[in-house]
Amino acid sequence: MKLDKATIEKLAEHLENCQLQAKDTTKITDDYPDMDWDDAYAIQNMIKARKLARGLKLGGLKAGLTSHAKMKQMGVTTPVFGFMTKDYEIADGGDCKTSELIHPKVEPEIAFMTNKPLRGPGCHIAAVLAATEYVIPGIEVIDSRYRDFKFDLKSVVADNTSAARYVVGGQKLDVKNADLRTTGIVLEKNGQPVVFGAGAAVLGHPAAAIAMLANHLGAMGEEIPAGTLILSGGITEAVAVAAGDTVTLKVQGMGSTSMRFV
Ligand code: OOG
Ligand code: MG
Repeated sequence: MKLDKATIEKLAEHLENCQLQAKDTTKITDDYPDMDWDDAYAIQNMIKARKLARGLKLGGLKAGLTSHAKMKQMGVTTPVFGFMTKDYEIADGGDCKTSELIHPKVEPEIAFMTNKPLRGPGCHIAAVLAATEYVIPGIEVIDSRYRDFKFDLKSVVADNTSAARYVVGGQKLDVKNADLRTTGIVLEKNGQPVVFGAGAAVLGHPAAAIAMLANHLGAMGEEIPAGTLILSGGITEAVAVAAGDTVTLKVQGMGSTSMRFV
């Protein structure tokens, strides 16, 4: 750790206020170039603690920057992990208020629901599949608090990996009945297909992203509890949206989920 507790608290408060007020900011590594990974996750954890202290409930966990399309779009090379609180969830087909967001983008993802705890190190795809109750289509709305979505990895980790809103819906699928590597997806914006992909775009298999999350948490003595919803990361690059747009994610064998930006 390179930052002291007071600085971590100050940066968590700053980034969370940017989120709550839908105001952007310069990336925090501009002012703290020496901050390390532990500092970045400590700031994210402090944001989580602030939310839980206000009575918000955890909605799930997320892996991000798990596909080459996303890494290339953002100019980074390593996956990152974050959380969603329950109030980030939009009902399937529901409205997402753009006035509460800075510059939202949507990502087509496959969401996992666990039914057993997952703990690293050594967690792998087969262990994840054995602990998965179902998978379901999920659209994540990301909204970096950094100006023009420009960040480096430590800044984006501190900013809880741009997490803002999400929707899941469609048909829950038992992973025994699917090969998630070849599961096709289409994301439509206003009825037009805009990005396409298959599960293998995410680290070769979306379950690998969940295993990586379990190994990341395991290194800190934590686990993914049973009953956790986890977004495995954008399969394609993220798509910018504005008020008036409707987005629908269709996933092979899992139906579709959608949301409207108002
Ligand atoms: C970081 C979050 C990326 C994903 O699914 O790749 C992410 C960002 O691109 O702002 O959630
Ligand atoms: Mg995402």
